[in-house]
Amino acid sequence: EIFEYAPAPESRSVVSLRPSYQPYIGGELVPATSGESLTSVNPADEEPLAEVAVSGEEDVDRAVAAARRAFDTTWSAMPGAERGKYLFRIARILQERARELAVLETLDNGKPIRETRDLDLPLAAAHFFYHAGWADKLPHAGLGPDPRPIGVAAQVIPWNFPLLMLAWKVAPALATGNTVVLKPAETTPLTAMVFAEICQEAELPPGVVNIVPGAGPTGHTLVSHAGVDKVAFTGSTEVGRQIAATVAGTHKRLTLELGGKGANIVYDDAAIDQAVEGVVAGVFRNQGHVCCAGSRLLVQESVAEEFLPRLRERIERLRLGDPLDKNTDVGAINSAAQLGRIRDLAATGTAEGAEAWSPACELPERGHWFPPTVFTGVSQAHRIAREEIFGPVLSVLTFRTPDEAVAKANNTPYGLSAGVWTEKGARMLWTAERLRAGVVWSNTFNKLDPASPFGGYKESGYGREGGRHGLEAYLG
Ligand code: TXE
Repeated sequence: EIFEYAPAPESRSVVSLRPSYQPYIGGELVPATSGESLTSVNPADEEPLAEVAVSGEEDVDRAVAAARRAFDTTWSAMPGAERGKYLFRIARILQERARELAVLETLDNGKPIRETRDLDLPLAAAHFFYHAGWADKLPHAGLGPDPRPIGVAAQVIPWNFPLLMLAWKVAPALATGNTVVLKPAETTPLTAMVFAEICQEAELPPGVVNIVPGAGPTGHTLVSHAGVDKVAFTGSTEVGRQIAATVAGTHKRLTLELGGKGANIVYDDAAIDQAVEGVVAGVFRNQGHVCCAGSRLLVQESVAEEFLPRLRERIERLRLGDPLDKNTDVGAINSAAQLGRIRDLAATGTAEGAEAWSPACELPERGHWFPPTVFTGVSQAHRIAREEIFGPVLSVLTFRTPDEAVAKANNTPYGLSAGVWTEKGARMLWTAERLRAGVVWSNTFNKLDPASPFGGYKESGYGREGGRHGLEAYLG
């Protein structure tokens, strides 16, 4: 069969970017006192998109003060039903502006428009709707006799789901009556800057949400600020450790959502086509820049010979290229730094004796790209079996018995996610009970829902986001 490929690019013109963006403090976009800025760049063609101010110490200080004022004077004492109205409004504006935000996210991050359109935006809006619903029910939700907000929340987020991670952090904080100072990631600040406009459009009281763009040093200034009562971080395990050390011995409450090395366990009785789809989406969606990615495939030896060729066939049909093209499955790597990390770690795979396979695919000349890659002949000692690659790279291991599958899946310093593929309910439950992972998906992968708690064991961090558990992280 021959398919004609017809490009279907989404229109860039739905986004109108300002040439520069400033911190959002006390309800206004105010010039940063640092005088420094970062350039946000489209990773698919390396063209600059906009200048974004770097928030310095004084800016962070003003943002924390604004958040404190809003907490004390309006937000924390506002009846839950009133707070909920603002969250509903934000959710509706996210829906109304979904197309513009999806295109902007794709430009800034490099992920395919199909994902920003069908996942990031709908999930971000759903997160606000879900938490809007909680705002007036907190006193009756069995979350303690008198659940109270903690105060000013410092939130530092990564670049892999910029707007969705913002929603995961901001919605529960606001629903529970906390105020927020948020620092977006340095390579993807733009949807957060548009979110500042959305807060204005929703007439959110000034200071309830403040946004201080910048890089690591801005994040450090924010989480170490004495006026902060709660710190929520999503990012690398290394920075998570630094933040835990900074916060240790203070009054601050901390939740960390860090790296992962998720295993997808495919038993010999699994529905093969479904499992192939799940394994492919589990590691190649968002170019593998997913903390809960299924970056290890554990396939039962008796079915490996049938499974692996079908997996390769499916990967050969993935389309890599222009992230704005609605046909694209695999977009650009978010930054040159991340591409370097992926290349270095993938190189250890070959050096340590594993065998790499990639489909024949042409990488665009400009931008940051890495082809979908599958490593076979991987042993548990290999770095590619142990370390988070955070790229489109799958490490394949095999197992004979359920015990062996569980032992291998758990043989990682992380514990964020896992998937189990079997048609036998008892085997599913037996396996899930033994996996040391915060999320276990059965016959699916990477399904996210605002009502489900999400978080890790071991070096994947602590605390949960989403559902009732996520609210507890914001109540004193
Ligand atoms: O993360 P960083 P990077 C993993 C993934 C990736 C690796 C490195 O394996 O390859 O981390 O990515 C802010 N104090 N994950 O370097 O540095 C930073 O500005 C306070 C997994 O991009 O952790 C950004 O806003 N904040 C992960 C955020 O932390 C600091 C998602 C994350 O960046 C800081 C991202 C400091 N000292 C990467 N230093 C996941 N769990 O999904 C940096 N930051």
